[in-house]
Amino acid sequence: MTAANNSLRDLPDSSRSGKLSQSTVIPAMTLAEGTGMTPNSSVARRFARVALVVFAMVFFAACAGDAELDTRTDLAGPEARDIESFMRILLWVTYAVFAFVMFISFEAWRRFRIKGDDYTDDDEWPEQEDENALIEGLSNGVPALILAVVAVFTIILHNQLNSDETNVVTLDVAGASVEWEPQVVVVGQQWWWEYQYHFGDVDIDQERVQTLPVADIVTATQMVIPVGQEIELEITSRDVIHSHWIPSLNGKRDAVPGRQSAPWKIQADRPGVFFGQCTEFCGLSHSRMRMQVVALEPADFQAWVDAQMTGYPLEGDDQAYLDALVAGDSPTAENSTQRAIATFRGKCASCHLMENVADDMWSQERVAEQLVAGAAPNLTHFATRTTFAGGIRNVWDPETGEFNETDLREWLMNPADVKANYAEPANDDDPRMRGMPNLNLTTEEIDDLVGLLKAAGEKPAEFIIEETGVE
Ligand code: HEC
Ligand SMILES: [Cu+2]
Repeated sequence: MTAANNSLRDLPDSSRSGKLSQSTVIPAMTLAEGTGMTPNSSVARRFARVALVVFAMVFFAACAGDAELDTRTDLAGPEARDIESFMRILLWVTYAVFAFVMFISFEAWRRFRIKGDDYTDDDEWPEQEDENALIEGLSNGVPALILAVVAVFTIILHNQLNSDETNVVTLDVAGASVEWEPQVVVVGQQWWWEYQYHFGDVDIDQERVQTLPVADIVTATQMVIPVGQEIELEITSRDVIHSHWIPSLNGKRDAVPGRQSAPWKIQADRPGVFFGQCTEFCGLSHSRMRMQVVALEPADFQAWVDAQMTGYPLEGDDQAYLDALVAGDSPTAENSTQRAIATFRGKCASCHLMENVADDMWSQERVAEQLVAGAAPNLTHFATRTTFAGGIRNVWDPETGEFNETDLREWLMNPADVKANYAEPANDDDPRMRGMPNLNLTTEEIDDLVGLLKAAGEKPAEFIIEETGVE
């Protein structure tokens, strides 16, 4: 009251007295009066303004009708539901606060307004009070109390979202039975997500991700989990801060370089595909850093593990050709696959791991020299995934079910055309880059490589292709 009072008093006299004082509150009136417009047209204007705002609100709200990142529908796990129920309670608290504040404001206006227009400057303001211990105490104490209660419940809920996992999944890994404490290492980098599955005895909490051994299974952009199991996520980053968020399954957790998050958990109670998006601004292609979680029934998950544990499938002559290359001979490539193997080893293996095609040439150190983050997607099982380049292009066309050669060709022609990056060395002293450079491949090289990538694993289930399909 006092502040408003002062600011009005400071205004020039003309605007303080009589009718004009309203114009300080409603600029539209000043405009109308200044231009000699009738009061009617200014009312029309105000109405038009309000109508525009309401229209914009309704219109833009409609845009989010089937938003894949909707936090309030399509909840598929206990963590997401806990967050949602808490949100619901919080919303009612905010409704109550809103209603109360509105009521107080209305009452102040109703009681203290000046009725009629027979008033003078002197009785324009009701008598002002300087202090009122009760009102001040309540107006500070009640909000503080509400916030404290909300804080306590927030902290309790937050701790529940962390994993204290005790569950074990028995898996068949390359012929041996493994007791897997479901854990996935999540690594963000500019601008895609990597998921690592370590079945061996790797103490992930103790070691930094940068120095972990190559995982048993490594995927990009797509995390596959068994339904009904609590999965512990170890979230970190190779370069800058990112944030991992799958709204249907849990809240978000930052991926901080050099740090391992407190284990976050997710659990899906039904098979399905759940989307996410990096939610911490991380530079140029932040918006093109998406991901999906695919939840599968235990048997389907086991089948997925089996497929991911096999190297790139090469047969007969092609395997012999590769063996000769590895042995240091220079055999002549006789078909497209063999040409692709040679090209891959020559132009791609410095960054990409492809087991049984070029793992002998790949080294973490060499990758780190070229890439700021020090990693590129593992391409051994490229065709078992459904999107690439941070989830912005389809590996398999959701309409036709065919391998999406068109987009892959475009990518190999010049990745920066598909997804903005900094795949040029920063300067002469620093050869490192972020993203995949234009390798100036010939049409034949691209055709061969598309064939190689198309055969990199089995086509995934139809429902995954349909649900993950991007437009
Ligand atoms: C200098 C390192 C580098 C080289 C060399 C390189 N790539 Fe890449 N590649 C990357 C990086 C980094 C990404 C991730 C880009 C992104 O999503 O932002 C990538 C992404 C890809 C993808 C998409 C993978 C996915 O799942 O999202 C394919 C396919 C690919 N590269 C194929 C190739 C092929 C084929 C070659 C050889 C002709 C090659 N790359 C050479 C660094 C490299
Ligand atoms: Cu990011």
